[in-house]
Amino acid sequence: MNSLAALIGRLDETNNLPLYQQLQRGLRQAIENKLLGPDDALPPERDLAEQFRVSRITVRKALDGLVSEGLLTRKQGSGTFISGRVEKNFSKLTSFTEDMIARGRAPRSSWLRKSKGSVTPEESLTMGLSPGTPVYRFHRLRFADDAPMALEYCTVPAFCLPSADAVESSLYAALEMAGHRPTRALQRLRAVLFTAEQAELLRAHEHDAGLLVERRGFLPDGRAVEFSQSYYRGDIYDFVAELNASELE
Ligand code: 16G
Repeated sequence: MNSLAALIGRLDETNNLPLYQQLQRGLRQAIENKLLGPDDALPPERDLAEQFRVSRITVRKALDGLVSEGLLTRKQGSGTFISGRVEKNFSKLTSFTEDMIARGRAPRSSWLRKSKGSVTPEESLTMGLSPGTPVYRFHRLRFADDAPMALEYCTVPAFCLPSADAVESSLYAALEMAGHRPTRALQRLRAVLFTAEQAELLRAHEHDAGLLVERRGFLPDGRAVEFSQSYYRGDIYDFVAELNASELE
């Protein structure tokens, strides 16, 4: 890789913006303008400090910010890399946990809500449940390594799980243990603009573009086991699907 200082330009000590923020902004622009590509390794912090004539602490602070925005990934023992966009297969019935592990990322969630209640009129229509049916609600902010990737709201009929606390890190693992993992699902993908509240949780900006995927999951006997709404960050997620013409033959 060419010298990053040549690519980004020197930092300006007379500028009001702190040096670490200038460096962060320069690196962010280089990533957004594709001057730095997915999986490119950044030079060691020591070299960056020399190139930009700043302290290693300044470099560290700039990189920390970009790691938490999800633009950089630190790999133990091998350095810091530009994060690739996450490609999610739209037609596979996998869980967030499985998707992240398959990409070598560490999945983690922070809980916003874990509760028992009864179906709302909307859920009762969507899941074909009679009014009053008990359900569990799981609201989580989902991370890959330290970067927030999605906000997820799931509703599961209570018969599917022994208790709300049966769900620790993975909903699908808990459903599988209980013999109620979905085997079929319907999905709908919609473009959304994040509200201020969603943006804050996802470390994005209000009105940034996001993708909402709604999934209704079913058991082999046709009963619904899940209605989930997942809001993905549009800047790091791609949905891909394999299509073939066999059904037309
Ligand atoms: C995925 C599913 C979501 C499911 C969750 C379970 C999509 C669009 N959605 O996010 O429906 O509830 O995985 O993940 O893929 P977990 O087992 O890691 O909790």
